[in-house]
Amino acid sequence: MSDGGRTSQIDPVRAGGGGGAGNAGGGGGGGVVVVVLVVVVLVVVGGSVVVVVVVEVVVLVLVVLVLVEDVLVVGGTVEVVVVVDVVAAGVVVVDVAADADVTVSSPEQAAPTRHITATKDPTCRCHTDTSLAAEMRRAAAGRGRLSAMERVLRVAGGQLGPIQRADAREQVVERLIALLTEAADDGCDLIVFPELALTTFFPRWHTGKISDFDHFYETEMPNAATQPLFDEARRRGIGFSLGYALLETGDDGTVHRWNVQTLVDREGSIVATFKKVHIPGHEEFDPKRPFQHAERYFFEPSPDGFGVWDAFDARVGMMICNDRRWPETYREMGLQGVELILCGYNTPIHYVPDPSQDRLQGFHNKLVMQSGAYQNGTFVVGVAKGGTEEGVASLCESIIVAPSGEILAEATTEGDEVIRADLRLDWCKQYTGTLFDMDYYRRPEVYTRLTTMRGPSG
Ligand code: CDT
Repeated sequence: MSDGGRTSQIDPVRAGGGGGAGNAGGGGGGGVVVVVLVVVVLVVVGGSVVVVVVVEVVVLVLVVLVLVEDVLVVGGTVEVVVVVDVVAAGVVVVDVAADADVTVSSPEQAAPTRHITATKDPTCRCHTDTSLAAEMRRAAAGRGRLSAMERVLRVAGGQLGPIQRADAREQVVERLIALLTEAADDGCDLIVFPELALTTFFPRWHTGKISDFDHFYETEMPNAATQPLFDEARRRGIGFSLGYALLETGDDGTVHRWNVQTLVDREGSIVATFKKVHIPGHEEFDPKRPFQHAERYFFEPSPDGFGVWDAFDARVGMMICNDRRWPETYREMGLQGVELILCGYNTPIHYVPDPSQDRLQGFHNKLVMQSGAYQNGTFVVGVAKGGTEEGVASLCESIIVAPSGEILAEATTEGDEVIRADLRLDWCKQYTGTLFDMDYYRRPEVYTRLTTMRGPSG
């Protein structure tokens, strides 16, 4: 990886846990040869020869699996070529040669084969579980070596519990630094914080004079309150993404209020600041509501739409809360080759216009991010500010989703919590290069309504 080169070498801490006794196989540095004897019995039946594969062959395969674990690691040089390919047993094919590429493929992903460049001290283990999610879990547990030479980003979600109106920014920044520190201690490259992560979710109130709420907005970033977060992140070499309200005054004196998410690299420099595109809720005060959702009063919609940025050796996009519910959000970034979408959210459990949706908040949260990830072959990190804030219960359930649509990590509490996963970025290509090869399969010429209409009535 270009940013610090942290993952361009096998990391003994992350990848070394699984060697165990198996590493002893070639301690002397000499070559090791695995000879697999396949025992067959020839039986003459009625004048013809029938080949009977002895049951022991199955046993032999299992023995080979054990041997593979024991033999593959050969000191400084690997001279072993082991090929094991038993689909039914879920065995991974492993070819190992000294100073050569190590090719690993599994039965369920026959087309996309992952290539790992071997080093002078290649260490490779044979996996008997072909599930990519399981592979990622192994990597996350530091037991795998397969991903060590790929683009693997360790990403954290820094979920926040409630921020009350009386809480000072400095207090909140302390909480953010605690989450960032935990993620950095855990070797994370990047931590994602929620939408409006510096203040309470103030659009739950309405005010006759909007400027009365200007103190909830930042006018610059970093600023005095957030500088310690930037400093600590840079000191620890971890990037972060932070949601907040931004008040900008244009050259002509026009005031703009945005709901934004900023991405900061490991050096503490701002990569990009994304403005929320889909602004939910209402503009006028609604007396029928137990609490307001007046985002359309407090924020302008982004005029820019969805961008992507090359950062952390990945193609990164951002979306904010309600954006995650719209398929166009993901597709706009998918068409730009996004690999990782960062999202912060504040989602009240009670949806006043249709309370029947209340019990479905968690389901819908997962539904949209999992399908968006899958249909666009991208990772999605969705991070909540949840719990009960100023009397309003909000969804937590932060998740990290793989391009397969599978959930790699999920928060279990209603408070400040770090979740994390190792993202093997080339996993995206397994979807965008096959089933969702957009260049090959999409039909934009018949999708004209997508850019000419807002809704069924025009
Ligand atoms: N913050 C935000 O965008 N919340 C919305 C609530 C929708 S109900 C007005 C969301 O989509 O989760």
